[in-house]
Amino acid sequence: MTSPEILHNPRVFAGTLSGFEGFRRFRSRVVDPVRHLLPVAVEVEAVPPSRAPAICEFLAARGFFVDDRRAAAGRLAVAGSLDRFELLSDLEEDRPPGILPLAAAIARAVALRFVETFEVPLPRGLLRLGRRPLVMGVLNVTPDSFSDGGRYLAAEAAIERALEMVKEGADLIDVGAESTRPGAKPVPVGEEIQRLEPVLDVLVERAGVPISLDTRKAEVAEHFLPRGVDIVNDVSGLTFDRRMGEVVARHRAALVVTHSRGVPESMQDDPVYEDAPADVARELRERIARARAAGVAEERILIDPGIGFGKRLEDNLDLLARIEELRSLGRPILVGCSRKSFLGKITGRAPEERVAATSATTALAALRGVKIVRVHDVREAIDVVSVLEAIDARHPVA
Ligand code: HH2
Repeated sequence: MTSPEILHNPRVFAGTLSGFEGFRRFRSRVVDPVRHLLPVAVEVEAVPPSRAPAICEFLAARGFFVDDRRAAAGRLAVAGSLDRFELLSDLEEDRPPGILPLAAAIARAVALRFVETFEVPLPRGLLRLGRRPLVMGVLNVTPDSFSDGGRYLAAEAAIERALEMVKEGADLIDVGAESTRPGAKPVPVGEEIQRLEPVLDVLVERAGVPISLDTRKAEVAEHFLPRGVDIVNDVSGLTFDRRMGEVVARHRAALVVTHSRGVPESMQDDPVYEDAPADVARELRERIARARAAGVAEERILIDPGIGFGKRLEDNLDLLARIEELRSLGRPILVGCSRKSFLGKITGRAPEERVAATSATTALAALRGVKIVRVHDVREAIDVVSVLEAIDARHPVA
């Protein structure tokens, strides 16, 4: 049997029970609702159709709900409680044939869905990611970024803005010198380095928070990694420059692997997805594999669905609504919605007037387990996560 491709779509409907009085007491006694009662649904791909009936029978006999309506296309949806899924990891007998690897993969994907905290090693420390998402402040040292182009092209203005964001509570600063907005023209390596040169050294020295470098080019990363950059944020997800993975690995930096299709010049021309969250999950899985093959340790990888990178409005909305599905990839999720054009399409507002719209996405991301939000407006994002954290402290939702 070819090994089935799992595993997007683990979903938990966790909020439901938490509203009932007695939930917490109930939870600490004999039955843990999260473990025993809340349904988790998983979609499994590439199940050979000839094997599907036996697999469905096996799962149904063990108390799972199985939806086999798309079995002919190799897809099964499986729902059950967490403890049911845990049992799948302990099977001994491979009957029906092929069930063992499938069951182990499902159990692993579901378990990953419940991972709350990550520790990402950086060249100069450790990035701790917990329930409260970190806020990454955006610094564009560019003349043409869609929302702040030209404002921070002068080094002093850029440095001042970065330090201001740190004061406002930014946990990380992401510095970029090439706009990746739809239609943007690529910047030559030399010019990108020249723009960054007077800014990055000072920030590494003075910011007091990890610095992420937003570049698609290995040569640019290679230039700045030895000088204290901790994270490479490659919006092409290692597709633009084949050397990028190897350079990041050699410097033991962390890597944000973003999903994108095409290049900024043409990425919005005609994006097509069958099911955006599922397609993005699958393609991110391939890019994680590419990063690992280049030598990047799994624990240093973060993932990003690439909102606005080769996506239509409805794709962006589907990705946000189902962002939790990416948790089955087992890596912390970073999301960048800040002031993006899909928010303009909904609200009719210009980029600098999309702060409230951005806050809606920050709140949603925080509630759905996203670990880092990338924003221009740090102060507002900090307010959002602080309020949610205060509520969560009184009434944690599973
Ligand atoms: N979006 C932009 C740039 N870098 N990096 C990650 N990981 N995720 C994103 O969503 C993301 C990103 C685009 O936004 P911005 O930097 O404001 O604009 P521009 O590319 O025009 O400079």
